[in-house]
Amino acid sequence: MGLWRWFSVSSDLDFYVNSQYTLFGIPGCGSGIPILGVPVEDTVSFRPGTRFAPGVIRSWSQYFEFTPTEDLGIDVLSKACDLGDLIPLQGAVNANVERIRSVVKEIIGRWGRVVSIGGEHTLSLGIAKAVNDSQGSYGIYVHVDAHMDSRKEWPVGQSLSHATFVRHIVNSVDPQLLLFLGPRVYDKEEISFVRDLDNSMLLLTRDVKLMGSYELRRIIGDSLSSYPGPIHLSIDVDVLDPSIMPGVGNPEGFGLNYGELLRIIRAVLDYGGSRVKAVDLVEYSPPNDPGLMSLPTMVRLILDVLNYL
Ligand SMILES: [Mn+2]
Repeated sequence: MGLWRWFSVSSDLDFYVNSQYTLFGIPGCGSGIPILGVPVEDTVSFRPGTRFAPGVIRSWSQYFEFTPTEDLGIDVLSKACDLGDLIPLQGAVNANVERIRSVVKEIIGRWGRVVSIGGEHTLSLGIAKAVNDSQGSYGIYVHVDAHMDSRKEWPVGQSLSHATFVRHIVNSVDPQLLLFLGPRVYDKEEISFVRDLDNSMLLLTRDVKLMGSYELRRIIGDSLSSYPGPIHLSIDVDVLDPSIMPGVGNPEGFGLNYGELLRIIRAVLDYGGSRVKAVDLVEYSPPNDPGLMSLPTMVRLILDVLNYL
């Protein structure tokens, strides 16, 4: 953090964000879709390392072609700008959630939406609160993840963590609808919790794989059209198969392939349109990524999200 900040600070966004490096060489934020790095990692239960993701993605991104999967010839980077990284506290999960809430509320207020790169998944609670604060209400939470993150406590005795934060979203911002897309592992207690919600819909990894593209789009489109509120899309990259995304803290076998994930993202962003206020890309973990072999997929994911936004 430069010394100038001590006498030019006017807001949490100025104070808590470090904009030293830029993603893909895109400019710092004047206009465009803002991208924010959120290198928080306070509640790891297995393999640590997600805090390094924004920095590694930033430094390597300049060496890739900036081409999305669809729409030949489009320059997606012209739509985006780089806010830099949020400066987190170390190990203070509740304080970090509130810091994310405050900074992201300001970002959505100023730019209308945000793309966040994690960091661990608990950051999505702060973003859900920011969406709620900035829009006056919270609409639809779309959870794309191998896990449900809906436990009551994890580890035992800990209320807020990457494995429980969805329950905190339910309790704190009262979503109109929760869409769980791509889970394939869960414990008994959390699947009961999710099934007992009267406003949840669940498509397991197996369901997504068995569905045709049209059917999947129709289900997602119909669900998003059922409620009018803002949409928050939260993607844990461990929803992908470990063969293409080994760089995660909690890998689970038989995951989605990239095309299957892309169909989900495209459907949510096509049907959600301007109602989509936040997209979170979380849980990439460079120290767990042999030879950084997941990095081309992470970079592609960012470019494809920008393309469909
Ligand atoms: Mn997960």
